[in-house]
Amino acid sequence: MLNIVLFGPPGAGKGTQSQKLIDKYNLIHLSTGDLLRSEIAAGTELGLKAKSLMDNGLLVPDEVVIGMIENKVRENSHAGGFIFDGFPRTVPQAQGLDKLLLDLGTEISCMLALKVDDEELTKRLLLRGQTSGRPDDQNEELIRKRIQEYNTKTTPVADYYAGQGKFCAVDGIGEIDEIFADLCKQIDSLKEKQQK
Ligand code: B4P
Repeated sequence: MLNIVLFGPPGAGKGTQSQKLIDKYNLIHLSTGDLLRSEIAAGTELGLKAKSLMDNGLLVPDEVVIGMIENKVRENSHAGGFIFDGFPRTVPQAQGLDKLLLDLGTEISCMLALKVDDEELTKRLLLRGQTSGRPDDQNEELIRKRIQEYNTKTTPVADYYAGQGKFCAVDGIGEIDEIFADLCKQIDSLKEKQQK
């Protein structure tokens, strides 16, 4: 299986690049942000709890997102692989994912990390906020809060995968297609290694 963690701060281009990668590599796309937003839209109890945290730029509790991902991974256990987008966002989530994949006889192939500076992130998210209707994209203070949450709780996840020799950084600034080409280069060389 080819299992990729697409990593980066809010607005780095994870969702944008995931859409292109799933088409090219025929992988299952699992975005915890999308899963949470569908729970909110369906008005479930989980969605109601998640909404107040997300609207305030905070992370949803680990056990909630791990449970959601576990269901989806098990439902698709015969797939050729997964792109995890926006997950794991904490070290306990990464450990939970490792355990789950081990149970299914597979593992994370690599983490591809999109590097984008804070000013560019804020600009992109404010722009998206003009049309997305997402409450967490609406004001600069909230966006800065999300970036701060990323810097404190999520960046250690990169060290976690670096410790396993699975970390790979990609420049996330530039044309979407150029960034996509860089990501593909990394994935193709990984696939080559897997086939040897
Ligand atoms: P997510 O849905 O993951 O939101 P995101 O990080 O804002 O999105 P993403 O990074 O994918 O956006 P993209 O760059 O594609 O999470 C939302 C919230 O859900 C979190 O704050 C948290 O509360 C909760 N949550 C989710 N997962 C969780 C977890 N595992 N644990 C706990 N809580 C969790 O797009 C941004 C914009 O940039 C777009 O408009 C795009 O068009 C533009 N863009 C992309 N690439 C560009 C480029 N190269 N140049 C210019 N613009 C670009």
